[in-house]
Amino acid sequence: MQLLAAGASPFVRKVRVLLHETGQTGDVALLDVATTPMATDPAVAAANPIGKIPALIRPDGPTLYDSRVICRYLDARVGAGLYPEARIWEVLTLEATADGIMEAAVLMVYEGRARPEEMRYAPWVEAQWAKVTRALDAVGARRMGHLAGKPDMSHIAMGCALGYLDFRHADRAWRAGRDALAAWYADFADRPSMVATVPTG
Ligand code: 99T
Repeated sequence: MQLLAAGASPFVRKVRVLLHETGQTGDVALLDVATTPMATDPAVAAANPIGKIPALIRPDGPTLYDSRVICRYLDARVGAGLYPEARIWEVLTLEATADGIMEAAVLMVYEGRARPEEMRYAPWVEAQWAKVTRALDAVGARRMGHLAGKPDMSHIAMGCALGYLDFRHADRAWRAGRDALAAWYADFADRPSMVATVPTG
């Protein structure tokens, strides 16, 4: 299988961390691409009509896209148990929260990089950051018990979301006033799967 990927993408990182955690790195070759909303890589457009990465090209079936679909597929492929049935709705909601943090944080980056300077709108950027801070506070208030438990896909997604905030928005100091989440992340970021997939680019 081939994964259309980029070192900076937190969505791609979710898949890569899962591959490490479940012993599947040897089954998926990474194909690095450079794609943005204004310049979609042709290989990405061919794999995913939405023009986003990650996309997983499979020899024995249709290409899969969207990190949540790919992660669920790769988990099921080896029966890894990263989506435990007993707490599935909590896992999926926390994964969606982490993905929402990434989406808002990525849109902030695109506003600065993909738009001409005179068309950038600072209040819109701040509104995206407000989504991030609301989500971080909600996780800190309601999900720390879950994060303290056995790692599942929602832990991986939260780890990738927080890693992306450090990578692209370090100046926003997301840890301030969020000691418990910061302590959880310091521990999670030490996992070999996280160390092996630190963002680049
Ligand atoms: O929006 C585009 O056209 C291209 N953007 C992407 O492909 C980003 C790369 S992160 N991927 C997604 O937005 C995927 C979201 C989807 N719901 C999923 O797979 O979960 C690039 C980050 C950076 O360069 O800083």
